[in-house]
Amino acid sequence: MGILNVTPDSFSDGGQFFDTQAAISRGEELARQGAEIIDIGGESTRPGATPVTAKEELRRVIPVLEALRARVKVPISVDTMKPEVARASLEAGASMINDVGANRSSPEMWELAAKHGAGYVCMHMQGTPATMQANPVYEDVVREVAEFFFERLKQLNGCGLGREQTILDPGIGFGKTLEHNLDLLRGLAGFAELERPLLVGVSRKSFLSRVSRSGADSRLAASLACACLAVERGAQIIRAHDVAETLQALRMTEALLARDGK
Ligand code: 9MG
Repeated sequence: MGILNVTPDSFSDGGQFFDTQAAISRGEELARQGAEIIDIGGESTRPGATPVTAKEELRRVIPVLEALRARVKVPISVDTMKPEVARASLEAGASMINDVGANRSSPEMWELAAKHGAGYVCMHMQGTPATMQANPVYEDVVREVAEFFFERLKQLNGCGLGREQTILDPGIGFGKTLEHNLDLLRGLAGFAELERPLLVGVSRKSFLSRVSRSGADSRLAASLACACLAVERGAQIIRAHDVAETLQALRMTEALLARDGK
């Protein structure tokens, strides 16, 4: 899954792709590099990011989505926490909603995904992007995330969202300390019993710098190390900025695991 941020305050590209035309070109490039899904996001979810209105998010996302729909063959996902944005995106041809706010209690987003037969990424987060890194606490992060998935799958099913539409994501960096992130990556295989595809997003995240002692602009090698481990532990979708490099690393990992073609 290639990341296409259309935000002026994106932590990873500094707003480089905020301009609509540039975003469209970048989306085409991600597809050329081998992304099998393009994930468009119009609101930054980095810790402490300023929320945007639905109107502004729609202004950023919809023109890029519409243009890319006509230019790339791969499915397009929209990264949004707002049902209003999800609705317009699904009507404009998005195939999937990447919902980092799946910890909410209202069912509107789930009903929308169900109605459109769309893919739905159910990501775990403790808190909200504004507060999540203040003091995340778990007794056992892997067990608690698994319990969240288990309960959510029941609720999603109750909203008409089939298991086959749902992808689970432990939400690396979303209300997690460095140790929680490492525990989740090590423990990914424990989510296999839920029998849903697993998505993992580690690309360029700040915790990588703390372990690898790399600067904010040189987290690629650390991102790849985590992506390879995630695939080895059962992840099927890796959300990444650096698609060409990630694919190289994952092809090598698959060959080593003798799981070619998976
Ligand atoms: C939007 N976004 C940023 N990081 C992410 C992650 O790890 N997973 C998903 N699903 N979305 C993310």
